[in-house]
Amino acid sequence: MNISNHNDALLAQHTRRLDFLKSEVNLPAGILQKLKDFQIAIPSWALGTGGTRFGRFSGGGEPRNLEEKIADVGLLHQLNQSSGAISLHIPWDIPTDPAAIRSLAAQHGLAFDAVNSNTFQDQADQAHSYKFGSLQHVSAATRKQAIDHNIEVIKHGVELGSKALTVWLSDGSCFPGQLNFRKAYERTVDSLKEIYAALPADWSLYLEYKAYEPNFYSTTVGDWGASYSMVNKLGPQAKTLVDLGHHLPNANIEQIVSILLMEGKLGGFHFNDSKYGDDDLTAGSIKPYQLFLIFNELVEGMDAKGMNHAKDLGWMIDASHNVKDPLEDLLQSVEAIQIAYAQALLVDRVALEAAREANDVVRCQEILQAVFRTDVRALVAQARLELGGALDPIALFRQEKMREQLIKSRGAKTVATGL
Ligand code: RM4
Ligand code: MN
Ligand code: MN
Repeated sequence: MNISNHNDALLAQHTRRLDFLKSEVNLPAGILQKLKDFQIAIPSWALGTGGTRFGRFSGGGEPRNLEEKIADVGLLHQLNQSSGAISLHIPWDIPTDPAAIRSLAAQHGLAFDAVNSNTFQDQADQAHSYKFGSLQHVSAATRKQAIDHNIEVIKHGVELGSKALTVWLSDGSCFPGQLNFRKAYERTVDSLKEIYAALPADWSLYLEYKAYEPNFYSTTVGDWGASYSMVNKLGPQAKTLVDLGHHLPNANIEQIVSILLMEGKLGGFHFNDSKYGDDDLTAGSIKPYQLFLIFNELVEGMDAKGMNHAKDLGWMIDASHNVKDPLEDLLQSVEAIQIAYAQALLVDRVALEAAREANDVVRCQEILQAVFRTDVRALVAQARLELGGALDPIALFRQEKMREQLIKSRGAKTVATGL
């Protein structure tokens, strides 16, 4: 891939844009370094075209195994220098030769982010079904099977150098009366305690919540309140994970983030966007202002606690859908996240606090929206350029006909494991 030719051709235009931005806004010291340090993990299940329950339209050249998924993330990272980690879902991506997988990832400059367990599907060789839940199940044998699976996932993660387990449960009920909520909650906590006990000392456990789907009446870890109360019962290594698509419509996610962060219980993120529910669309494609407001709270809250933006929370994308090239989509998502982060770094916090203390509501809105309406793409591109990435990753992906090359080497009718 010829990144430097591509960059040379775009350099004059890029410099003009960056100079204009610098003439318009005061760039705080260190902002480029923060952007360069910020890495967003790519989920191994988002590299193929996702499907819905109605169908799946495979795009061709999809990765057929874990090695090819790592190669795909390596390609993204080469282009944007900001996707330096991969998050695996077990059993979709069991590393059969962990040492080889680790060194392959290292060759691509990739680390292993959180590992994800799966007790929302039945596997062919499984003794007990998860049809009526996993960690909440009425049968102790089913709960044990789900606990053991999570412990197994931790072991895979240890071999790869991961530092976190993400637990997302589909447990819940479809009809009123089906479930004793209290018992389901208590069983889930008891099961989580056993998983937590198997956690290495330098690991975190992220407990993800979701309002509905696949259960349509209740979800046992249905909102941040349920997750927060559970992780508090587990201990300091357990934290809540916020997946942007897992809220009821119009939920004030930025406020949720602010409170969890203040309580020291925000673990990480699954970025995506949605119009209706868990749509798993490209980050920033539907509600970019919300994404910015979330980052505004993140930066404010992390700075208040002296946290390292890049390292102290888990940053992951969780997306999957039908109609885009998954690699192009992921490039778009990463850039949207970086734009929101860059804008949050530009907020004049002293002025904002002063306006708040003076109850100057109009000024507060002016301050935030002035930043949101500032085009910071040149700043994000400059960070990429300094790291050796491409000024326009999607353009280069297309110029170099990368999808066509993947189709040539892997075939037109490939189906990646995952969703
Ligand atoms: C769920 C949730 C989990 C993800 C699965 C595939 O809705 O977002 O994080 O692992 O989907
Ligand atoms: Mn998720
Ligand atoms: Mn989801």
